[in-house]
Amino acid sequence: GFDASGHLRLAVQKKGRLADDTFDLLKRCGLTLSQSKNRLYARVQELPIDILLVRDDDIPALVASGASDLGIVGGNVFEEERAGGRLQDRVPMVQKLGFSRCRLCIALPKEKNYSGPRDLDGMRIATSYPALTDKWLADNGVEGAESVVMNGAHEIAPRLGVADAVCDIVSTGGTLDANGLAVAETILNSEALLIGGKLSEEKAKIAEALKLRIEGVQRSRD
Ligand code: PRT
Ligand code: ZN
Repeated sequence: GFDASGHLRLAVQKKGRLADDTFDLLKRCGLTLSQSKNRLYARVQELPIDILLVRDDDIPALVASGASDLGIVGGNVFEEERAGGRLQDRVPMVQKLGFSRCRLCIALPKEKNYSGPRDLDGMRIATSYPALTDKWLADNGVEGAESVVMNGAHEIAPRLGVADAVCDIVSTGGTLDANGLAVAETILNSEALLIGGKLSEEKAKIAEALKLRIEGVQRSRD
Protein backbone atom coordinates (compact mmCIF):
# COMPACT_ATOMS: atom_id res chain seq x y z
CA GLY A 1 0.00 0.00 0.00
CA PHE A 2 0.91 3.65 -0.22
CA ASP A 3 2.15 4.20 3.28
CA ALA A 4 5.88 3.53 3.15
CA SER A 5 6.80 5.88 5.96
CA GLY A 6 10.02 7.77 5.47
CA HIS A 7 9.74 7.76 1.69
CA LEU A 8 9.97 11.13 -0.02
CA ARG A 9 6.90 11.92 -2.11
CA LEU A 10 7.33 13.60 -5.50
CA ALA A 11 4.18 14.72 -7.36
CA VAL A 12 4.44 14.75 -11.16
CA GLN A 13 1.99 15.13 -14.05
CA LYS A 14 0.51 11.76 -14.90
CA LYS A 15 -0.08 12.48 -18.60
CA GLY A 16 0.38 15.59 -20.74
CA ARG A 17 2.98 18.04 -21.97
CA LEU A 18 5.10 17.89 -18.80
CA ALA A 19 4.88 14.15 -18.23
CA ASP A 20 7.17 12.81 -20.96
CA ASP A 21 10.05 15.18 -20.16
CA THR A 22 9.59 14.55 -16.43
CA PHE A 23 9.83 10.77 -16.84
CA ASP A 24 12.76 11.27 -19.21
CA LEU A 25 14.55 13.38 -16.57
CA LEU A 26 14.02 10.72 -13.89
CA LYS A 27 15.37 8.08 -16.27
CA ARG A 28 18.47 10.18 -17.02
CA CYS A 29 18.92 10.52 -13.26
CA GLY A 30 19.36 6.75 -13.23
CA LEU A 31 16.02 6.19 -11.53
CA THR A 32 13.74 3.28 -12.44
CA LEU A 33 10.01 3.47 -11.73
CA SER A 34 7.91 0.49 -10.76
CA GLN A 35 4.42 1.40 -11.87
CA SER A 36 1.81 0.39 -9.34
CA LYS A 37 -1.32 -1.31 -10.61
CA ASN A 38 -3.69 1.51 -9.76
CA ARG A 39 -1.38 4.03 -11.44
CA LEU A 40 -1.87 6.65 -8.73
CA TYR A 41 1.74 6.31 -7.74
CA ALA A 42 4.98 4.61 -8.73
CA ARG A 43 7.94 3.65 -6.60
CA VAL A 44 11.54 4.56 -7.39
CA GLN A 45 13.83 1.55 -7.09
CA GLU A 46 17.16 3.29 -6.42
CA LEU A 47 16.05 5.85 -3.78
CA PRO A 48 13.29 5.89 -1.12
CA ILE A 49 11.02 8.04 -3.32
CA ASP A 50 7.35 7.52 -4.20
CA ILE A 51 6.03 9.28 -7.31
CA LEU A 52 2.44 10.62 -7.14
CA LEU A 53 0.83 10.69 -10.62
CA VAL A 54 -1.62 13.64 -10.72
CA ARG A 55 -3.07 16.54 -12.74
CA ASP A 56 -0.53 19.34 -13.04
CA ASP A 57 -2.95 21.88 -11.55
CA ASP A 58 -3.05 19.96 -8.26
CA ILE A 59 0.72 19.85 -7.74
CA PRO A 60 1.31 23.23 -5.99
CA ALA A 61 -1.50 22.59 -3.48
CA LEU A 62 -0.31 19.02 -2.81
CA VAL A 63 3.14 20.37 -1.96
CA ALA A 64 1.80 23.35 0.02
CA SER A 65 -0.37 21.05 2.14
CA GLY A 66 2.47 18.61 2.77
CA ALA A 67 0.61 15.73 1.06
CA SER A 68 3.61 15.65 -1.28
CA ASP A 69 7.14 16.70 -0.33
CA LEU A 70 8.24 17.80 -3.79
CA GLY A 71 6.59 18.42 -7.15
CA ILE A 72 7.52 19.05 -10.77
CA VAL A 73 5.25 21.66 -12.35
CA GLY A 74 5.24 24.41 -14.97
CA GLY A 75 6.27 27.86 -13.73
CA ASN A 76 2.99 29.15 -15.17
CA VAL A 77 0.90 26.95 -12.83
CA PHE A 78 3.19 27.58 -9.83
CA GLU A 79 3.24 31.37 -10.30
CA GLU A 80 -0.56 31.50 -10.79
CA GLU A 81 -1.07 29.71 -7.45
CA ARG A 82 1.43 32.05 -5.81
CA ALA A 83 -0.10 35.20 -7.33
CA GLY A 84 -3.49 33.95 -6.12
CA GLY A 85 -2.11 33.88 -2.57
CA ARG A 86 -2.73 30.16 -2.21
CA LEU A 87 0.82 29.10 -1.32
CA GLN A 88 2.10 31.77 1.09
CA ASP A 89 5.64 30.79 1.97
CA ARG A 90 4.96 27.11 2.30
CA VAL A 91 6.73 26.22 -0.94
CA PRO A 92 10.19 27.76 -0.53
CA MET A 93 12.35 25.44 -2.66
CA VAL A 94 12.48 25.94 -6.41
CA GLN A 95 14.94 24.55 -8.93
CA LYS A 96 14.66 25.36 -12.64
CA LEU A 97 14.57 22.26 -14.83
CA GLY A 98 14.91 23.75 -18.32
CA PHE A 99 12.18 21.83 -20.15
CA SER A 100 8.53 22.50 -21.12
CA ARG A 101 9.46 26.08 -21.92
CA CYS A 102 6.60 28.36 -22.94
CA ARG A 103 5.34 31.93 -22.48
CA LEU A 104 2.16 33.35 -20.95
CA CYS A 105 1.04 36.06 -23.38
CA ILE A 106 -1.71 38.59 -23.84
CA ALA A 107 -2.87 38.41 -27.45
CA LEU A 108 -5.22 40.57 -29.51
CA PRO A 109 -7.00 40.15 -32.85
CA LYS A 110 -4.35 40.80 -35.54
CA GLU A 111 -6.23 43.78 -37.00
CA LYS A 112 -5.95 45.68 -33.68
CA ASN A 113 -2.92 47.94 -33.44
CA TYR A 114 -1.02 47.60 -30.18
CA SER A 115 1.29 50.30 -28.91
CA GLY A 116 1.33 49.64 -25.15
CA PRO A 117 -0.55 48.51 -22.03
CA ARG A 118 -3.00 51.46 -22.09
CA ASP A 119 -4.47 49.98 -25.29
CA LEU A 120 -5.88 47.23 -23.02
CA ASP A 121 -7.95 49.70 -20.93
CA GLY A 122 -11.50 48.42 -20.45
CA MET A 123 -10.88 45.08 -22.16
CA ARG A 124 -12.21 41.67 -21.10
CA ILE A 125 -9.36 39.16 -21.26
CA ALA A 126 -10.17 35.43 -21.50
CA THR A 127 -7.71 33.34 -19.47
CA SER A 128 -7.18 30.44 -17.07
CA TYR A 129 -4.55 32.59 -15.32
CA PRO A 130 -6.69 35.29 -13.69
CA ALA A 131 -4.31 36.06 -10.80
CA LEU A 132 -1.24 36.56 -13.04
CA THR A 133 -3.31 38.49 -15.60
CA ASP A 134 -4.89 40.82 -13.02
CA LYS A 135 -1.51 41.38 -11.33
CA TRP A 136 0.14 42.29 -14.65
CA LEU A 137 -2.73 44.65 -15.56
CA ALA A 138 -2.47 46.39 -12.17
CA ASP A 139 1.36 46.58 -12.30
CA ASN A 140 1.15 48.16 -15.75
CA GLY A 141 -1.50 50.75 -14.95
CA VAL A 142 -4.20 49.28 -17.18
CA GLU A 143 -7.59 50.65 -16.10
CA GLY A 144 -11.00 49.00 -16.15
CA ALA A 145 -9.80 45.74 -17.69
CA GLU A 146 -10.88 42.41 -16.25
CA SER A 147 -10.03 38.76 -16.72
CA VAL A 148 -12.79 36.37 -17.78
CA VAL A 149 -11.96 32.85 -16.61
CA MET A 150 -12.23 30.16 -19.25
CA ASN A 151 -10.87 26.66 -18.88
CA GLY A 152 -10.17 26.06 -22.54
CA ALA A 153 -10.75 27.37 -26.05
CA HIS A 154 -9.59 30.85 -25.04
CA GLU A 155 -8.46 31.49 -28.58
CA ILE A 156 -12.02 31.55 -29.89
CA ALA A 157 -13.30 33.91 -27.15
CA PRO A 158 -12.73 37.12 -29.17
CA ARG A 159 -14.62 35.73 -32.15
CA LEU A 160 -17.46 34.59 -29.86
CA GLY A 161 -17.62 38.11 -28.46
CA VAL A 162 -17.14 36.96 -24.85
CA ALA A 163 -13.76 38.70 -24.61
CA ASP A 164 -11.66 41.30 -26.43
CA ALA A 165 -8.31 39.61 -25.85
CA VAL A 166 -6.81 36.41 -24.43
CA CYS A 167 -4.02 35.63 -21.98
CA ASP A 168 -2.81 32.12 -22.71
CA ILE A 169 0.22 29.86 -23.01
CA VAL A 170 2.15 30.24 -26.26
CA SER A 171 4.78 27.85 -27.53
CA THR A 172 5.19 28.03 -31.32
CA GLY A 173 2.49 30.70 -31.78
CA GLY A 174 0.65 28.45 -34.26
CA THR A 175 -2.58 28.32 -32.25
CA LEU A 176 -2.81 32.12 -31.97
CA ASP A 177 -2.01 32.55 -35.64
CA ALA A 178 -4.65 30.01 -36.72
CA ASN A 179 -7.22 31.99 -34.74
CA GLY A 180 -6.33 35.42 -36.09
CA LEU A 181 -4.58 36.54 -32.90
CA ALA A 182 -1.13 38.07 -32.33
CA VAL A 183 1.00 38.48 -29.18
CA ALA A 184 0.76 41.93 -27.60
CA GLU A 185 2.69 41.25 -24.36
CA THR A 186 4.61 38.36 -22.78
CA ILE A 187 3.76 38.46 -19.07
CA LEU A 188 5.70 35.34 -17.93
CA ASN A 189 8.46 33.10 -19.27
CA SER A 190 7.87 29.58 -18.00
CA GLU A 191 9.75 26.31 -17.67
CA ALA A 192 9.33 23.19 -15.55
CA LEU A 193 10.27 23.69 -11.87
CA LEU A 194 11.12 21.34 -9.03
CA ILE A 195 9.22 22.75 -6.05
CA GLY A 196 9.32 21.68 -2.43
CA GLY A 197 8.21 22.61 1.02
CA LYS A 198 9.88 22.34 4.41
CA LEU A 199 11.27 18.83 4.90
CA SER A 200 12.28 16.69 7.85
CA GLU A 201 16.01 15.97 8.20
CA GLU A 202 15.55 12.47 6.78
CA LYS A 203 13.58 13.62 3.75
CA ALA A 204 15.90 16.56 3.15
CA LYS A 205 18.73 14.03 2.67
CA ILE A 206 16.72 12.13 0.05
CA ALA A 207 15.75 15.39 -1.68
CA GLU A 208 19.44 16.37 -1.74
CA ALA A 209 20.34 13.06 -3.40
CA LEU A 210 17.66 13.68 -6.05
CA LYS A 211 18.85 17.26 -6.64
CA LEU A 212 22.45 16.09 -7.06
CA ARG A 213 21.35 13.61 -9.72
CA ILE A 214 19.32 16.32 -11.51
CA GLU A 215 22.30 18.69 -11.42
CA GLY A 216 24.46 15.92 -12.90
CA VAL A 217 22.01 15.50 -15.79
CA GLN A 218 21.92 19.28 -16.34
CA ARG A 219 25.75 19.51 -16.39
CA SER A 220 26.00 16.72 -18.94
CA ARG A 221 23.59 18.66 -21.18
CA ASP A 222 25.55 21.96 -21.08
O1 PRT B 1 -4.27 16.92 -17.50
P1 PRT B 1 -3.49 18.00 -16.87
O2 PRT B 1 -4.33 19.01 -16.12
O3 PRT B 1 -2.37 17.45 -16.04
O4 PRT B 1 -2.73 18.78 -18.06
P2 PRT B 1 -3.12 20.13 -18.84
O5 PRT B 1 -3.93 19.77 -20.03
O6 PRT B 1 -3.63 21.17 -17.90
O7 PRT B 1 -1.68 20.67 -19.26
P3 PRT B 1 -0.75 20.28 -20.53
O8 PRT B 1 -0.30 18.86 -20.42
O9 PRT B 1 -1.36 20.74 -21.79
O10 PRT B 1 0.47 21.27 -20.22
C1 PRT B 1 1.26 21.11 -19.09
C2 PRT B 1 2.28 22.25 -19.03
O11 PRT B 1 3.10 22.23 -20.21
C3 PRT B 1 1.72 23.66 -19.02
O12 PRT B 1 1.25 24.08 -17.74
C4 PRT B 1 2.94 24.47 -19.45
O13 PRT B 1 3.81 24.66 -18.35
C5 PRT B 1 3.64 23.52 -20.44
N1 PRT B 1 3.44 23.87 -21.87
C6 PRT B 1 4.45 23.99 -22.78
C7 PRT B 1 2.29 24.12 -22.52
C8 PRT B 1 2.61 24.39 -23.86
N2 PRT B 1 3.96 24.29 -23.98
C9 PRT B 1 1.54 24.70 -24.80
N3 PRT B 1 1.83 24.94 -25.98
N4 PRT B 1 0.98 24.13 -22.13
C10 PRT B 1 0.01 24.39 -23.00
N5 PRT B 1 0.22 24.68 -24.33
C11 PRT B 1 -1.00 24.93 -25.17
C12 PRT B 1 -1.58 26.33 -24.98
O14 PRT B 1 -2.51 26.35 -23.90
C13 PRT B 1 -2.26 26.59 -26.31
O15 PRT B 1 -3.54 26.00 -26.36
O16 PRT B 1 -0.71 24.81 -26.54
C14 PRT B 1 -1.36 25.85 -27.28
C15 PRT B 1 -0.36 26.82 -27.83
O17 PRT B 1 0.71 26.15 -28.46
P4 PRT B 1 1.37 26.76 -29.79
O18 PRT B 1 2.56 25.89 -30.07
O19 PRT B 1 0.33 26.67 -30.88
O20 PRT B 1 1.77 28.19 -29.51
ZN1 ZN C 1 -3.92 21.01 -16.02
